[in-house]
Amino acid sequence: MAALTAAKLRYDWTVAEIEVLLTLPLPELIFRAQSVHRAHHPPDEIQGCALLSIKTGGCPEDCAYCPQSARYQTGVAPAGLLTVEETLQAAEHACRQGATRFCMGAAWRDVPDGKDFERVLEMVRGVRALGLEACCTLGMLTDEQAERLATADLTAYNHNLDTSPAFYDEIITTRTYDERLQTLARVRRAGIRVCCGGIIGMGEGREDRCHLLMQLASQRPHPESVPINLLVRVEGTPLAHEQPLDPLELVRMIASARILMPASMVRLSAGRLSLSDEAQALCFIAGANSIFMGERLLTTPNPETVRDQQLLDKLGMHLRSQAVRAVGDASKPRTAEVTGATD
Ligand code: SAM
Ligand code: DTB
Ligand code: SF4
Repeated sequence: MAALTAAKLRYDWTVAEIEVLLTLPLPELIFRAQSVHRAHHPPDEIQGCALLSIKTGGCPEDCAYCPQSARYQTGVAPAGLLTVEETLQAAEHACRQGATRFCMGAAWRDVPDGKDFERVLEMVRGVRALGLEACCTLGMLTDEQAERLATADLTAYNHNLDTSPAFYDEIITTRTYDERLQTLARVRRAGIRVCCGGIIGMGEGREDRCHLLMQLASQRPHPESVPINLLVRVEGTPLAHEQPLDPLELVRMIASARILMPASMVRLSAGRLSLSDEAQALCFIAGANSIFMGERLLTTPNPETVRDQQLLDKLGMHLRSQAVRAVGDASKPRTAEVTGATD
């Protein structure tokens, strides 16, 4: 690892401190973020993840950004749960494209018990058997379901806080911020790593972004994985005509997340199609060390893999390799999160 001293992990960041960071002169903010990044992660390496929507559309929730809510006319055709074979084929394809993590998303409010859940468990076991990290995002879940996912060797569970507590009510009314925090606590108790982040560009202000970052950074341990999504504006959703956000705000958000959660993977997630190569490069310099690969996120388009490969080549960066995957992968929270050590 780099010679720089690893930052001590902190869980007591105040909103005022975070606001100072987020609004620093950009060169200073990026310098600090890159310094933290180098002390904890290989600076030229990006982890490739792939996403698959295993159950699409028809969701009863009203998340204003989401093309999969049954409340909006977005043209997304609802589809039942994929088969294990279909899912594992997609996982094998993702592996061949260079991904080391496979994320399965279902448009559920909460995880149903019964044959569908049994099938998801089988998918998780199958993805792990391919040597990939497995992540699921299935909505809210019970303690027992979390424990069963842990037993199936699920690497991480994704459940985003999305935005600040204050702005949240403008975006979702069908479940509370507190319910989201409870779901995250359940995942953690079951010994599954937490993937938790948010979306920017939904009309929130910098203050809301600071509050979201504070919520994330005050979790102990920090979420091991922090996806930062730039809103993909989908026709038919209430946020379809939201003002596009300046990409430099995304760079600031990523840099701040990197400084606040030094050991975590910070994932440049949805929204890359609306970013230039230069903006993506700045996101990597600011400490993002993962992207979603493949032409589709869950229901919306994403850059083609060849384009991503060209971009990384141009930047002299590379995808995390299989060899690193073999040693760097673990299904339990890292002790590093508690000790401040790095892997
Ligand atoms: N239903 C589950 C849930 O809400 O937890 C899982 C699937 S949901 C689509 C996963 C995450 O994708 C959301 O929490 C949200 O942060 C992100 N997302 C959904 N639509 C998006 C959009 N249009 N732009 C950016 N991110 C989006
Ligand atoms: C996350 O934070 N972003 C990914 C993943 N977690 C599941 C999902 C992005 C979805 C973008 C909208 C879509 O393609 O439907
Ligand atoms: Fe449903 Fe998840 Fe979309 Fe919300 S984000 S509408 S819960 S699929």
